[in-house]
Amino acid sequence: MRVLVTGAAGSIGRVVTTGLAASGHDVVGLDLVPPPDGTPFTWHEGDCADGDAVEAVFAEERLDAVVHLAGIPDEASLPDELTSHVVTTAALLDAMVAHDVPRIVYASSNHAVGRTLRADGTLTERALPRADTYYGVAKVAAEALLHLFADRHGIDAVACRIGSFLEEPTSVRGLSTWLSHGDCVRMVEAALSTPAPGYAVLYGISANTRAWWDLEPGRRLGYEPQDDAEAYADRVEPGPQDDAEAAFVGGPFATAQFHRPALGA
Ligand code: 15L
Repeated sequence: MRVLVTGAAGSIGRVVTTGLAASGHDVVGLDLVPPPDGTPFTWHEGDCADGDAVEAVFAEERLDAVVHLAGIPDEASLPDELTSHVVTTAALLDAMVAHDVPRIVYASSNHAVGRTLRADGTLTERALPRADTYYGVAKVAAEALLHLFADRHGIDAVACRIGSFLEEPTSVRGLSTWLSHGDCVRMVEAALSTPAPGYAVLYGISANTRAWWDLEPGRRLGYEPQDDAEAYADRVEPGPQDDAEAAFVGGPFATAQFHRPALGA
């Protein structure tokens, strides 16, 4: 499969491009920055929020699928978040329709539902949108766009609500929300290859003993996580924020430090 990976130079992008290439996919990278030294696959430097730049990439490459990882990974102003997550997703979807590219795998986030109370139990894919930040609001809107294009244009779109993508868990919350590097690649490969998903949501975490989120939506799409954060539990020190971070699904994003006074702040 010839796969365009946006945000290819980012932390998830580097792992996913390496993993997809190792499984025999033909990877095309797209990022704001030049390729890391030694990058063995095609690379385009450009901004996914620029529809013309995105169209130029699609006009040059014959693509089978898109893995959209580009975007600000933290809280920022609402306009910046909407540009980074929604405008980029729209530009890619428009180009997909124009060039008959049938599938997109999207790096959504647990923060789309981050204000859900942990006390409400294990989170399923049917949880209502409940963002904890402008970042989460933008992820909700990007998911809505994917669903619209699935309904309107028949695009297959898998929104992966990623937890904490790290080499290993570093906090007590992370023992529940961790996504290992290997499982991240397995998740993307499953989302690329599952037959006719239409619009689907999965939770991007490893098979963590203390998982807060349902792995079944992912398993239905062929995502079988292999790692478990519990293997690192004895290396994780308890911290003063642990209780606060356990109150809501979104952990620190749902705590007071992320509350902003104005939409553009
Ligand atoms: C995310 O979506 C963020 O991009 C990342 O910075 C972490 O906060 C992660 O979620 C998480 O919830 O641990």
